[in-house]
Parts: sequence; structure tokens; C-alpha cells
Amino acid sequence: MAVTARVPNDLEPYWMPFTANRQFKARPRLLSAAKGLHYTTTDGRTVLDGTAGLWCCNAGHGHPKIVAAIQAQAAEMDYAPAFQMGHPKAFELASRVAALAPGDLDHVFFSNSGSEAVDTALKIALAYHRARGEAGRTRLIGRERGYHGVGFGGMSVGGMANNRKTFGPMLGGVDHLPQTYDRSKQAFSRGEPEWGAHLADELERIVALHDASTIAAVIVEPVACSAGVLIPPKGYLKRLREITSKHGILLIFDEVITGFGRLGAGFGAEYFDVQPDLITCAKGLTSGAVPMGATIARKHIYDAFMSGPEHVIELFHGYTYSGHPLACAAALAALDVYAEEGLFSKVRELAPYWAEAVHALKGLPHVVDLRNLGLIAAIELDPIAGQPAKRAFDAFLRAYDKGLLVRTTGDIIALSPPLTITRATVDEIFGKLAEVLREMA
Ligand code: PXG
Repeated sequence: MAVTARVPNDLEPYWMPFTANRQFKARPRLLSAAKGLHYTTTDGRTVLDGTAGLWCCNAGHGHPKIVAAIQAQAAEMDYAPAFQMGHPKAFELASRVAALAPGDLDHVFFSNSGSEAVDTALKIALAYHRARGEAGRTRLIGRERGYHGVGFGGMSVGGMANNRKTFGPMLGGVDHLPQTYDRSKQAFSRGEPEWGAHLADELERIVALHDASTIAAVIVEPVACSAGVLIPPKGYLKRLREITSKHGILLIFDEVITGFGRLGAGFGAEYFDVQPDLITCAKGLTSGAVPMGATIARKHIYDAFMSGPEHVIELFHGYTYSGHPLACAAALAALDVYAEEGLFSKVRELAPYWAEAVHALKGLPHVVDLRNLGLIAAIELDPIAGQPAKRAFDAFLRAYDKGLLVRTTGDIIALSPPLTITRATVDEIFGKLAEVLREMA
């Protein structure tokens, strides 16, 4: 067999995730360092991070406290078995996360990503009903345009066609609520749109079709971010809570993005004043510094499992790296930084300024909608006829050339900077974006 020698900087072997591989490898964009609000590229340019990495580096990059915590933990203990053994930081972190989560969301199951946190939540929901003698509750309800990661569970309840269409029939017994965005009713809304709370009532239609006794859980993102920042209509999430409670259906908030300050609160549940039964989170939990996911369950859910003989494992689920020491150390440090630097309240203070800056783009070429909440924004562009997603991708490339990192999905530009951003950097982001949009006229 011929062995092809590979040079160390050959770009071919790395099959990149959610990336146009051939286009990227023809014109790579490589980052080599990060500090605070900025990346450095391999060719020595500085790039302002308008996306907190991928919505995750909430404390900014390379925060000295988080770096030191990871370094110390790596030297002290690299790994401890996650099954039938423990280590103190995992317990400490679970307590801290439970304290941050509202109400009696008191029990925390660790994983390594948002996708795993979601699959864990879906499995807990099914097992919970079974433990209570309602084993017939197996249906899972997601939402169109939802994103819950790429595991088979999260993909099945997710609602983005490109993420689903190539992977076969997925989980059975899944249904979807309608998505909540209608530009004709909501365009240029500031914060939560007035129109659309009634779309939660579609759950009643789904319940009438399948019968409540077959439905385990409804999962939604409080703000649907990956599909293009779809802000929930005023009152929508409360209505979803009322209907799920009425029918004994668990409500799961997927807070992989909305958790840890993105909206100016610990969780979206607190921001919207709606108590879900389960929360999934990841990303900002460690400020993106070490992979980690978590699923937070209300007391009655955990309690439902704690019966039977004490030596028997209550939930046959978990990961080798559940509660990994490095991730726990990073998360504990990140939570300290969020608290010590008052980052969640800083987001609340900055949000109106951010909203003004977002909506000042109105009237620029191709802008068909602007959306904002907390430190999240979307700029929706008119697609080029016959070439969907091209206009926003062009904007992404132009912004990158000007030293600004943004995200795009379809023809939507999404922004989610580190929570440590200042007014001056908000101005810089939107100044650069305005230039890009004018150039693309
Ligand atoms: N749920 C939600 C709500 C997410 O946003 C996941 C689950 C999956 O997390 P992992 O850690 O398995 O990737 C996510 C991830 C983007 C973008 O630019 C969004 C995510 C990931 C990467 C890019 O919209 N969200």
C-alpha cells in the first residue's frame, strides 16, 4: 500500500465541521492566539471577536483566572473515573450551577457538549415518566428552526432541514411546533416581538392529535439562535409553560447559548421568568475554555429516580468525561469571573446601547430585518436571487478582512460578543458592519 507522506501543514486530512472544506482550504482563515476581545491570525492580524468564539467565550479569551485554574488542575489531577467514583470539584460545581439556576432546578448531570446535554435531557425525560409509571409518554416535541446539536436525539427534535435531510429517519415519535418568526408581523422589533404568543397554542393541536398520555417533553431554545436569532414573542414561553403543565408534559429549555449571561441573567429561564423542568447548557459554563455540557433537573425529576434498592444504578447513562476535572476547574473559575466582574449585570446595562447600535443599521443596503436581545443580534439580508446564503457569507468574508469576526446562517449575520465588551467595541463592531454593508450595495 502506498503511503502518502504528508507535510505538517497539509490542510487536507482535517475534515472540518460545519465548514465548506474546499472553499476554506483554498483560502484558509487560521487563528493562532486569543486574548480578551481579540483573536490573532497566523499571519499576525488582529480580529475583533464579535461571536465569543461560537457563542461560548463569555468571559473573553484567556482570562487569567480561568487559565490559572486549568493549569493548576492539570498538574494536580488529570482525570478521575466518572462512574462509581467522584472528585470534589464536580460536586462543588453542581452546587454552584444549581444555585445559579432558578427555583428547584437542583440537580446537575454533566456531559461534554451541548449535543450531549440535550440527549441527556431527552433520555431523562423518557426515563422519568417510566419511573413514575407513565411509560407510554415517549413522544418528544421540538420546534421548526430549532437547533439542539447533532446527536440523533437533538437532531430529531431540531428543526433545520440541512441538519436533518441526509441522515435518514432519525428518532421516531417526534413532532414539531411551528417556528415563531414572521417577518411581515415582526420586522425590526426591538427585543421581544409583540406578535406571535398564540403560536404556543399549536401545542394544544399536537396534544389533541397524539394525546397527552403519549408525550414526554417539549424542548425549545428560549431564543432560537443558530437558526438566525428568532426572539420569542412576548408571552410565548409563559404560554408554553402553562400548556405543558396542564398536560403533565416536561418543558426543557435548551440554554446552551442563553445560559451564563448572554441575556443578562444566569439563565433565560430567569430572564423570561418561566420555570422549565430541565435546562441544558454548555458553552458559557466554562467560558468555552474546556468542553463541558450540563443538564439541570428539577428536584421532583431527580427524586423520581431515587427509589428501589440503594446499590442499583438509577440512570444507565453517562460519559467517560462527565464532570472532567479540567472542565470543572474551568467552570468554577468562569462562574467566579462572572460573579466578581458582575458580567451578567453589565450585560443588562449594555443591552439598550447594543439595541440602539443594532437598529441603527436600518436602511443600509439589503437589510430586511434587525433583531436583538441581551447581547445577541441578527442582521437579516435580502438573499441574492438563486444563491441563498451567498450575500451573508460575502459579508462574513469582508468583515473578516476588516478585522471583525461574525457568524452567518443562511442570509443572517449573527452577533454574540464576549460579555466583557465595552461601548467602544460595540461602536467598532457596528461601524465595521455598516462599512461592509455599504460596500455591498
Ligand atoms: N443546543 C443549542 C441551543 C445550541 O446552540 C447545541 C445545542 C449543541 O452544542 P454542541 O456543544 O454540541 O455544539 C448548540 C450549539 C452557530 C453555532 O453559529 C451554534 C452552536 C454551535 C456552533 C455554532 O449558530 N450551537
